[in-house]
Amino acid sequence: MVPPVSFESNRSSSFSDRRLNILANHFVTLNNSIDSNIFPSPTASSDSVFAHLLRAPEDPILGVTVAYNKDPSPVKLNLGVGAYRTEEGKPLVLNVVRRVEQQLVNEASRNKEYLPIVGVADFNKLSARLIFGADSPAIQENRVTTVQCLSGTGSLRVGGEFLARHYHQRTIYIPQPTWGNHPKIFTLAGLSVKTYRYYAPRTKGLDFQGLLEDLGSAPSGSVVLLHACAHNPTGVDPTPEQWEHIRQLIRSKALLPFFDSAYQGFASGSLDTDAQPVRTFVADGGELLVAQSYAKNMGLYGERVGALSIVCKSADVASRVESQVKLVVRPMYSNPPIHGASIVAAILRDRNLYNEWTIELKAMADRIINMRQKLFDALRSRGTPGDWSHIIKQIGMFTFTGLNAEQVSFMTKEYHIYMTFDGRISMAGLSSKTVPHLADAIHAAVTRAV
Ligand code: PGU
Repeated sequence: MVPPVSFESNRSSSFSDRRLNILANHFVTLNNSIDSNIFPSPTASSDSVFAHLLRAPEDPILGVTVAYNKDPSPVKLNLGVGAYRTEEGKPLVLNVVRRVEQQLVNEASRNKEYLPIVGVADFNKLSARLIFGADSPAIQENRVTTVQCLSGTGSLRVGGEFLARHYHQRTIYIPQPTWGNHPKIFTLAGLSVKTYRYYAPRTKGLDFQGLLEDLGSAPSGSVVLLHACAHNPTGVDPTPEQWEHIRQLIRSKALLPFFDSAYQGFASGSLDTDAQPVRTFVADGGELLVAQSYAKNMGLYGERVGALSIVCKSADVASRVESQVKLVVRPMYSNPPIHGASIVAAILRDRNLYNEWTIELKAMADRIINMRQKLFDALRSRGTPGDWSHIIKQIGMFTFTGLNAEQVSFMTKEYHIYMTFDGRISMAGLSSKTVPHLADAIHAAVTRAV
């Protein structure tokens, strides 16, 4: 066995040294698991130089779609990935997006030149206004730098790597549970990941006491990852009063908030209401980071459009921060793609298009809320044992059902319903037609003798 390299003992080493250590640890883990020499050389010239590779497991979320696609059943249902579907079960391109795309195609002056490292300038300005509010003092005082990144994931990764290079505390606290990609993103960015309590399985609600205790005992200066709204996977958000407690604790301990805003507009149906927690942290004058995604709220999943904003204490610091973020981006992917950001900028720039977007967004959020009620009613009418009120209490795209991995397996095998093993279902993947099938499956999973 090769001993893992100690990350903790390397506190004072350079960023690239620490990154190498982390990668070495990943490699050591893999290597120990296959119990062979590092990079065995091929014995014959016909052997592949990659012959030693193990097949990696599918991703716990995106792999659900892979399994779903292979299933020939006509009743199959994909409730794994958080992607909006219509009542007909089809992916949705918003009308406003289609219209803007037509306009962009017809604009003769448009070209395909490289963007600057920070992306489309107008997109960045308007994205900051969307999350912080048009009248935000931080924007007016030029204390915010916003950089277009590759959707939410890319924004988190760039932000994480910027912090690993330039911030004095390299520990980030993420909620337990959280979106499965968070720990991987931040570890590979060069941060050390720890968790804080968030969800209480017994109440299927927020473990507020646990959260306060864990953040209260985090070392001063630690980074804290917060879901801006519609927490994934639990669908449980703090109340405004609880947010205020969290804000005071974070500021009093000089922790650094890093918001992940992947669902603005999807929780309440209102872009402003969903941005409120972030805005209260900006209003107190403190510093923070926000990763924004337009995957869900504009349905631009595959266009990979998002933004990283860093709110600083002064315009001078913000501009120096931006210069350093550019050094993170340049060797990673050089500069971001044009198309998605041009669509977003066109919609955010024009009052009519913006209004049209908010109506379509609200319709998506309302359909999800409607599905919650329908599923709850269907389980009640079947007399399914248990209190299912969390289905209507939880917020956003997902319901954290409380079903265990064994029950999920049963539902997949017997009912062709695909979901993640933690019991999360994407309510956006349900329709009036498929609710009865899901309710039958849940009922059978909960009542069957094992
Ligand atoms: N942050 C959170 C909390 C998310 O749920 C997601 C997407 C992202 C960031 C990243 O989204 P981008 O597409 O990079 O903007 N989570 C979805 C989508 C599938 C996935 O895992 O990427 C999900 O089903 O959890």
